[in-house]
Amino acid sequence: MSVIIGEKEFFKGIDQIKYEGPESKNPLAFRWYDENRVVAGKTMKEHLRFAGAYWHSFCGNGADPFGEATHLFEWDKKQDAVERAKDKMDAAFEFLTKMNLPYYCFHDVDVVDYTSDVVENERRLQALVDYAKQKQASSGVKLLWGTANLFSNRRYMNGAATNPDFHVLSHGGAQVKAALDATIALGGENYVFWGGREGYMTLLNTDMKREQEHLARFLHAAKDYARKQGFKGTFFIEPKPCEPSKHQYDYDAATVISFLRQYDLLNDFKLNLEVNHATLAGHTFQHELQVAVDAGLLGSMDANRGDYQNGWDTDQFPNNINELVESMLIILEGGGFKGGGINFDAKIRRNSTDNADLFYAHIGGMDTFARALVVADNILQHSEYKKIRTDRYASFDNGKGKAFEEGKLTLEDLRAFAVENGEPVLKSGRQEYLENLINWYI
Ligand code: XUL
Ligand code: CO
Repeated sequence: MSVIIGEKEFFKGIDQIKYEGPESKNPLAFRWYDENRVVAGKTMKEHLRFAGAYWHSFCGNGADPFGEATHLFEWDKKQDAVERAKDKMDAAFEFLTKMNLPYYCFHDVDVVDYTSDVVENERRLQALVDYAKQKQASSGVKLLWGTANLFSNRRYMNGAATNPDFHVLSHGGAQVKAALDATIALGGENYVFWGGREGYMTLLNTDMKREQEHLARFLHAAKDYARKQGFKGTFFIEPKPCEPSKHQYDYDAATVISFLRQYDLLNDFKLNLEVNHATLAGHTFQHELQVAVDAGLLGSMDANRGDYQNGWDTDQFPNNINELVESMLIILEGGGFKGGGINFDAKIRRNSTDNADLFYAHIGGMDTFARALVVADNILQHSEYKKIRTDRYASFDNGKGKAFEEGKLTLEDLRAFAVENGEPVLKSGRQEYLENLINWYI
């Protein structure tokens, strides 16, 4: 991938990040992510399909509820919205190509500022789609997914597709239509729905059943429109239990799967799982991955991590090798992502204000995933990991256990077996042994 610099270089003094190996002392180099290295039959680039997130890296300015912006972007200066957005896109493609990120993801309003005028917004987005087309063509960077932000504008304070006011819902529809048009025009491989305000603040004023039916109708309408326009990619729902809403309908993987099944959306939709959303739901990320894999619905993931000491979505960059090895075990055994990849839905801290900080953050994340991939593959190929789990269920492989699995035993049959065989011997789950096994391979 060649570095693409626009009118002006925004990340001066930083060249393209290269693989230098685990012994390198260069903080601006990869130690593990070697895009052409083959692991388990595919290159790292093909397995991991890394994407940069427009919103955190080029829009999020470090402001928090207690303080103003600390990331003062050079690309955010011009008066005219479309010209300003082009500068931002120059910065984005400079960063993506310097980082060797094969993909990117955006919300409509990340790309260009929106007004309250639907037609003007469509014009602005179209101008940036034309610009992005050139940037993609000259760099080779591709769009992993597009989405519409249906949560920031004040009109969405009571939800978008689940808003009690149909007029608001219609604006959500207009935005999704334009975002789908943009995604399709840019060859986007998937389209995401994350419903930050699709839920409630209090049940006292909420008809939950009606709102969920509206959400399903809205998703069907979006899917039907995109298919009519020739979109072949996958739609993803991104589960999150709460924040900004008190309760979100897409609570976790299991909830979303049952929603998709209930409303006949399983043919077109899969899941985009996010690490920090899993922990907010009271699950490990591994749990969410396993639920999705078991349903054949692991589409994509948003990479980040939470903070052990607080309970909100801190979106920090991933760096926990143990957690990612356990995750990669599930992803590899599950056959990888169905259409998606690993999107860095993560932000550098408010007080990380050097130009290089965004690079360090992504290098750390990409290296940790690459290392986790290698370790997980070694565990699967060379250790007893799989055998230990398979052996635990050996009693169902033949005899009465097998007959039970095949649905051939009654409750009376179970009783008869228990009487005949007396008290079972205790069999260890070997948890500590398995935890050590992961560490041996790291
Ligand atoms: C918010 C979040 C979103 C989605 C896209 O928690 O994860 O950025 O990924 O709307
Ligand atoms: Co996300």
